[in-house]
Amino acid sequence: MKTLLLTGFEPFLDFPINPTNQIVKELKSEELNGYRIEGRILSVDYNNSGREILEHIYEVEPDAVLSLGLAAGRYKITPERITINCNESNEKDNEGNTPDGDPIQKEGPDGLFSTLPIKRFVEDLQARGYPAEVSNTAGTYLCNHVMYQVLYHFHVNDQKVPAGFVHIPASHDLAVQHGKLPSWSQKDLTDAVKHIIQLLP
Ligand code: PCA
Repeated sequence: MKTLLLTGFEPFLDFPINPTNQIVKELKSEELNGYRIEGRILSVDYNNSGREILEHIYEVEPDAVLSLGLAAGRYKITPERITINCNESNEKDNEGNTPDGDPIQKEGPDGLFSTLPIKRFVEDLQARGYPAEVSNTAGTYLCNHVMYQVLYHFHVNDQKVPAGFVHIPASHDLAVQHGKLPSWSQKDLTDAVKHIIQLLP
């Protein structure tokens, strides 16, 4: 059986719940599409999240990596097409860091494309009635950072492990606590991620 490394993030900024956390908890140790799922939660920390996910990759030796992040304010499930070699944020990470456009990897390429079948994810989700769209920017906060670190790792080691990132909207629980966010039920979020896993190569 193959292994999927499925990651989510801890809460951050003024979002007291991170629905990716719940998804990873629900799906960890499940078997889907020939993959046994290894779930891990990452910190929201420019200095550590990249190291954390690489440690999980060394430990789990996954056949595919699917990382999830909250995109509070987005209405749709948005598989990310590309990650850029840049850390920048006016808003603090959970350790107070606010990088100012620094490269993630000094010698790294400007951008790296997702190696997941993102178009198929979107077509499949839409056909099932879930709002979904390819996103052309993962931002420059922690989600972009983690996506870059993973794709760079497989790129420099010339490993053909399918990997990429999917942003998800807020859950109703988060929207109720926050007050100003479009949201989905936690069940729909988890089910949408299950459909995505079914399409992994
Ligand atoms: N979303 C943030 C970081 C953690 C998360 O779940 C992002 O989009 O960068």
